[in-house]
Amino acid sequence: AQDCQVANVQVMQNFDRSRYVGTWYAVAKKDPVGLFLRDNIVATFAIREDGTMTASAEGRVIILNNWELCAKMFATFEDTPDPAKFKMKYWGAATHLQTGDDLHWVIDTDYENYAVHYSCREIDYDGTCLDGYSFIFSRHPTGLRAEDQRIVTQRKTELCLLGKYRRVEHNGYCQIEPQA
Ligand code: AZE
Repeated sequence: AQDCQVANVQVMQNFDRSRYVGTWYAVAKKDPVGLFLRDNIVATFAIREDGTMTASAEGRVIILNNWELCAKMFATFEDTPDPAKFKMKYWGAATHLQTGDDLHWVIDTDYENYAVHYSCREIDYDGTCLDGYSFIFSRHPTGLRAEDQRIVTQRKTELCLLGKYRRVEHNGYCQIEPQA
């Protein structure tokens, strides 16, 4: 379906969270309105003993007056009837970081190389997404393999977001704590 209706967005069939755990590097992103992660974005998913999915994420943000820092974020995921659709509660390790409640949909993944994530925050009266964000994740910090690029482009098109993504740079900024 490519009618751009949020209600018709196809998500990953038979999503298996146990194969999704571990580290994912954001290689591209479509930004929402307002403050957001800039670059060096790495997310790590885990499963608790009770089966719930959790994640931590890090990325460079610029808050207030050009204050640049690495945001350490945490998230817990609430299940829904669709195994690929979650509600994500997230908060920052530091109090000045963002907290929120977002949808978290896994659109497609092969678990070993690529993943396409989507989150619509606000649905317009015509059923399309008014404000949302999306990440293209790779298991490799160097980017996607050529063969995965094709699939990812297809998914971006289906999400009506083709051409709206920006590359996410990884230059080690959030690996070494920057000097004061
Ligand atoms: C996501 C997946 C893994 C867990 C989390 C994610 C999202 C994080 C944000 C963070 C925003 C921070 C800001 C700080 C000033 C989707 C990568 C938590 C949206 C804006």
